[in-house]
Parts: sequence; structure tokens; C-alpha cells
Amino acid sequence: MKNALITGITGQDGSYLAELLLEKGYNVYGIMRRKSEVTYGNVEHIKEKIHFIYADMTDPISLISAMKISQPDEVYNLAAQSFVATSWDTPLGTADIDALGVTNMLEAIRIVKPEARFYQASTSEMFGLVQAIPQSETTPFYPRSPYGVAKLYGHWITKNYRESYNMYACSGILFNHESERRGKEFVTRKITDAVSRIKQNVQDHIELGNMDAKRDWGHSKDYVNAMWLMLQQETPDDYVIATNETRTVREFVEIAFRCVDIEVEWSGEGINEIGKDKATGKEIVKINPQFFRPAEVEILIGDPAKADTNLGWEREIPFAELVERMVKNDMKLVAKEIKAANL
Ligand code: NAP
Ligand code: G4F
Repeated sequence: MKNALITGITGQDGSYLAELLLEKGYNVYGIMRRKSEVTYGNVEHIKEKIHFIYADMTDPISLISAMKISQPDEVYNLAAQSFVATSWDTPLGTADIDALGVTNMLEAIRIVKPEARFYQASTSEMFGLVQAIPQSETTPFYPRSPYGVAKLYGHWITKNYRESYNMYACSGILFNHESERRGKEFVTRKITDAVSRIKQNVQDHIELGNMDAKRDWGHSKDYVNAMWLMLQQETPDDYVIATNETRTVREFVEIAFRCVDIEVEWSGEGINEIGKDKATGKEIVKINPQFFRPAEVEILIGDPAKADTNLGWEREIPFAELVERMVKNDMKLVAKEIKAANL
């Protein structure tokens, strides 16, 4: 039986990865931050099966302890301040966790168990102002946010430890992946939550920022499988994980509303653009400049050919199903909320 240590286990990806590793028979250890109220986030439903260790990416001693306790064969470093917009508000905190935190983890591995295999959660945000379309492992990086810059450090330090110390250390350059467990501040979940509230008459409209931004969106469940595959190879390497499809935020809005039989009709331009419910004429989508970013990543579309060839990785959940699953789940959650409020 293998031991795995997951940082960021309470997050979206951490929860799907924990489920996958438990299914495969791993002993799963997860690091958790101390909060004023004990909550298990996305792993509430499997908390009895996980060995939790209190630690923090910014506290190297706690990571050394976590390594000693868990004696992992595989370490998945998913912990991060992962919301791009907030990285302009907390640039140093983001760098502490997302950049230096990676070195803290790598050093803890080197000290306690250097033969442990290491996965780093790198990101398509590192491509930023894209230098090629589609983006692959050989595309030059040009990050556009404090988050992207911090993650680029994490990416290179992982490669550096592989080359300096011959460690089995890989980075997955993952493009956007979403799910029913996505945080509500990210645009996809913000949309599916709002669609469900508008459909059930508990919200009038949704306010969004840049609707022209294009993203390559997949489902988290498929992407955690790629993380695992990367650590099962003979030699460590870095891989792009993506769907090779891209859509605007506006298209996501249209498709999500269509899941609840609402057709959006657009009018106006720029900050005056408005989306109306075609059947009722009600304004259901508005622009709020508050959600624009100081620097934007306009288009992401990844080429996963290397992962396909070397890992045999393929996404299983197509885009339309991703949106449908998220809307269905939020429709249920909102209905439950309404029922509870009426009681
Ligand atoms: P997420 O839902 O925001 O989860 C982040 C996790 O990190 C949470 O468990 C959080 O714990 C933990 N964390 C934050 N700061 C920490 C600290 N100082 N010490 C220990 N734990 C800390 O993110 P996700 O979507 O699952 O993404 C997982 C990883 O993949 C992240 O590194 C993200 O940057 C990267 N990534 C994500 C995507 C994507 O589209 N989802 C794409 C590329 C890369 P709390 O519960 O205590 O907050
Ligand atoms: O959903 P988002 O906040 O995700 P973003 O910035 O692409 O970052 C996510 O994917 C990265 C991989 O590329 C991860 F590394 C990162 O951790 C995170 O998971 O925003 C997507 C797009 C942006 O262009 C944003 O400007 O949607 C645009 N957008 C338009 N209106 C909005 C909104 N984003 C948010 N969050 N809220 C809006 O109202």
C-alpha cells in the first residue's frame, strides 16, 4: 500500500485527487490549515478516510513534520492562493504560499525522504500574454498577474530540484478546470450559481467583468487523473493538460442559461453590454468594471499532445457536460436553500 501526501486537500482538486487515490488503495494524508472553526471543505464526505496533519505552506517546520508523519511515496503539492484576482490584493502572501511554499515543500522532501515523487500544480496562467496559439510545453512564459509570477517560480524551482538533486519532480501545466466543487468566486461557478438563482427567482441578474476572455475549460476529475499518471512514469517530466478547445466567458454564460431553458439576447457594447432573457425582456447579465483585472490573460488554449502520447491521458468529460453538471448541482443546492429558508 502506497502513502500519498496531498497539500491543498480541502480544495477542489485536492478532493477529487483524494477520492482517486483512496479508490486505488493509497493511505491518504492531507495537510490542513488551522481555522477558527474546524471545517473540511470539499473532503467533508470522506474525512474519516483521510489522515489530516496541521501544517502550512509558509511554515517549513510544519512541512518537515508532515513528511515525517506521512512517509509518503508521492507528494501532490496543490496548496495555493489560487484566485488570480486576489493576487493583486495580496501579492506578497501569494508569493509566500505559491512560490516560496514550493521550495519549503521540496526542501522538506529532500530532508526527510528524497526518493518521494513530487507533483507541482503549475498553471496555464504562466503563459499569460500568450506567445503562441495553442500553448504547449515549449511555449515561452509571460505571466500577467502576481499569481502567475509566483507560480512561475514554483514551476522553475521544481525543474531545478529535478536537475540539481535528481529528484522525481514533475509539473503539470494545467489549464482551467472546473467542477461542482469549484469556489464561487471563479467565473464558471459564479455563473452557474447565478443562473440557478435567477431561474428560481431569488436573484435578478449577474454582474461580470471581461466577457471576451477565452479559456480552455475541462473537468477537475479528469485533470487529477493526469496528476497521478505523471507520477507513475519511468522518468519525471512536465506536461500540459488541456482540452484544446477555447470559449469566451460570454459563451459560457449563454450555454449555462440554456441548461435552464433561458435564451440570452445581447445588446450594447463594452461596459454597456447587457444580456436579456429573450422570453421576458428582463435584464439578467450586466457588466461591472469592478471585475476587470489590472492585466488580463485574453486567450488560453492548450495542446495536450505530449500527455496524450506519453501518459495516455484523455479528458472524458466534454465541455457541454461540464456546464450541465455544474448547473444541475447548483439548481439542487439553491432549491435546498429556498426550502430551508421557508421552513
Ligand atoms: P482551491 O480550490 O483554491 O484549493 C486551494 C487549497 O490550498 C485549499 O485546500 C486551501 O486550504 C489550500 N491552501 C491555501 N493556502 C494554504 C497554505 N498557506 N497552507 C496550506 N494550504 C493552503 O484550488 P484548486 O482549484 O483545487 O487548485 C489546486 C491547485 O492547482 C492550486 O495550486 C492552483 O493554483 C492550481 N491550478 C488550478 C487550476 C484550476 O483551474 N483549478 C489550474 C491550474 C493550476 P483552505 O481550505 O484552508 O483555504
Ligand atoms: O474563473 P477565473 O477567475 O479563472 P482564471 O483567472 O482563469 O484562473 C483560474 O485558472 C487558472 C489556470 O489558467 C488557475 F491557475 C487559477 O488558479 C484559477 O483556477 O477567471 C476566468 C476569466 C478571466 O479572464 C476573468 O477576467 O473570467 C474573467 N471574468 C469575467 N468576469 C471573471 C468575471 N472572473 C471572475 N472570477 N469573476 C467575474 O465576474
